[in-house]
Amino acid sequence: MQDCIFCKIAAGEIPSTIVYEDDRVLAFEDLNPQMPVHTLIIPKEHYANIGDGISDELLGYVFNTVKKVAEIKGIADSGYRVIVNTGSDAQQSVHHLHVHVLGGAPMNSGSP
Ligand code: DGP
Repeated sequence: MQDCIFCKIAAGEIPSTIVYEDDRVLAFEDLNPQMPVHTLIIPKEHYANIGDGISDELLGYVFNTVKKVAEIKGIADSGYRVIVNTGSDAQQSVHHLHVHVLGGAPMNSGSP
């Protein structure tokens, strides 16, 4: 998608710090980390959000990448939080489906 920041990151047109990449997904460090570990995982194909027609298979692949990222970042054993902001009430700011992987320190309650 032409004006999508994350499509440009996926295409290598905007630089990012890559954590993991294959032909279907890209994991890269969040620009404004909220935790010591804050990595984003995107499908390279553009979907605005989790409700935008992504296949179950690709969505599963994206979530399976969470485990890889946790291993790479060294937080698989200590634990981590996975967040997918979707739509306006969730204040999704980049409209290309992305999974936040947060960790590296103890967190507050997971309740909103
Ligand atoms: P959300 O609120 O769920 O849409 O989060 C979007 C995240 O994307 C936010 O934590 C900051 C991050 N972000 C926005 N623009 C860029 C960028 O150009 N590069 C990187 N690495 N992260 C970005």
